[in-house]
Amino acid sequence: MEAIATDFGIDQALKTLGVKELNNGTSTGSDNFSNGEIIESYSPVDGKLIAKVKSSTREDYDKVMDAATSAFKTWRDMPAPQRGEIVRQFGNKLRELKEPLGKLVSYEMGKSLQEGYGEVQEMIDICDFAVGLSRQLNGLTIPSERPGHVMREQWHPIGVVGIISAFNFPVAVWSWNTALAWICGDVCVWKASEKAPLCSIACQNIIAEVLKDNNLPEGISCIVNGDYKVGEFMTKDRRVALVSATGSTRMGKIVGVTVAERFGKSLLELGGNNAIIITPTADLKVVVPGAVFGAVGTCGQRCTSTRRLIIHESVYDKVRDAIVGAYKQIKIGNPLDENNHVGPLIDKDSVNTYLAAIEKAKAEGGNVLVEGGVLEGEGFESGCYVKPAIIEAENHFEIVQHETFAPILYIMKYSGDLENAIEMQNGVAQGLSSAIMTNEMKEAEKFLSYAGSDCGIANVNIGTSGAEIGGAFGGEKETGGGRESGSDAWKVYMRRQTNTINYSDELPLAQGIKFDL
Ligand code: UN1
Repeated sequence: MEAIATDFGIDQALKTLGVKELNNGTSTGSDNFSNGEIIESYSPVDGKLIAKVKSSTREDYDKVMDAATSAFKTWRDMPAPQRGEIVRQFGNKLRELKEPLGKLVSYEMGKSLQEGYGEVQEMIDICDFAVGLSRQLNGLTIPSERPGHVMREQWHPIGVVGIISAFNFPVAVWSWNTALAWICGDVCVWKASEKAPLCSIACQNIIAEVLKDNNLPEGISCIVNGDYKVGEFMTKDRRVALVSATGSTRMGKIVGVTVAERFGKSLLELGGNNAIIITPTADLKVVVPGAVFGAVGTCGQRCTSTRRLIIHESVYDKVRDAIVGAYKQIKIGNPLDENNHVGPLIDKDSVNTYLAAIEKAKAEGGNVLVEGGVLEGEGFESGCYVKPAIIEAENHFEIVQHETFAPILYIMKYSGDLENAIEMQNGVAQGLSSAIMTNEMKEAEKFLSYAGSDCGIANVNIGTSGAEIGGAFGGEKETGGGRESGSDAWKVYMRRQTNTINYSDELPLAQGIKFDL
């Protein structure tokens, strides 16, 4: 069949975004520096080769870094609110291009079209947030202990921000970083996932046009293409002041250590093993959609995906049956067709990891409640469509302790007090997102207290995924400790400077030290 693509307007979307021609290894925008091996991008939707993109060689990378470091000098001179104006224009372009970009995200990555649009909406939202913030990069004034003195704190741009992003959020996570970094006065070099290179080139085209319209150097936003080797150029490079990396814990450990070795800064947003605690007073109307969307949304490939349900024994059967029942309604298929809830996994390696995880869970004693498996036949030719599975398991199973990027939901019982559920929820190495379903105020507050969830995100009567950009996003423990997007996450993109100013005619020393000459 000739391109599902044409059926859902993908061809048109690719043309509008200026990436249609990338099927022969050409590149566009600031990416025209690339001269390395060809990366092929296959859509998990229909298995088609949709682009060939050249990866960056060491020389290409150095040219990009030269462009970025020289653009930084121009960009940091611009007042922050004026930088905000550029981000505002970028956000407006995204509003215009929400449909084609959302479609490309869905087609290249495989998430549902609604989620593809949602991702672009997150980009628009973070631009709005950053525009406002561009007038609020406020420092403190601090009382000095000395007469005629004042202390203050200022925030300055840090320089080049390297962004390493994952395939699962191929556009939004980049924008969380760039929108903030740009208003802070930094320039960005982006290494997107080699599994979604077209999305990054499309984004680069959009910002490159905004920069051109404003006679600004394109080096303010750069991309480099390739696998971990290109990422390594960045992590080892002293010119990259901050490396913001999203991906697996395994990758994050390498990035964190390499960047720390040269005393660079890193922002790590790594794996999650997110649980929902379901208490006796939980409302099923909230529990079922929250848990099901959390577990199967994006085909279980969000770092915030719900992996575990910890259900009180008194409501266990009722909740289990409701969730198993809801799984029967899930439609799996082409994510561009809005009737489907769940699209494919990113590639066949992911399918194999998913299958192996189910086998491992069974071998450890798990009881399969909803069978998994790979879908075959018409519409499933890519081989990447799988059935969301539910397995009754124990928290201590090795496979349960591990993040599998696939729609496998482990359900388990707790008995007695909430403390027991919290202990299970916290009893994993990761610490990204968590939730409690309860109508009991004391339980909710206990869960949110210092003795409650140990995660960066803790929700009440909401699932674990779908965080808004206004809050700081990220997690503790093996999730890496970084915070992106809202709240005061902007501070990591700047360097703090403490100033002490003496406006008296004397030179009193701090701590009352006498030093008379
Ligand atoms: C991710 O999975 O890397 O909370 C990001 C969410 C989204 C972001 C997830 N806003 O699910």
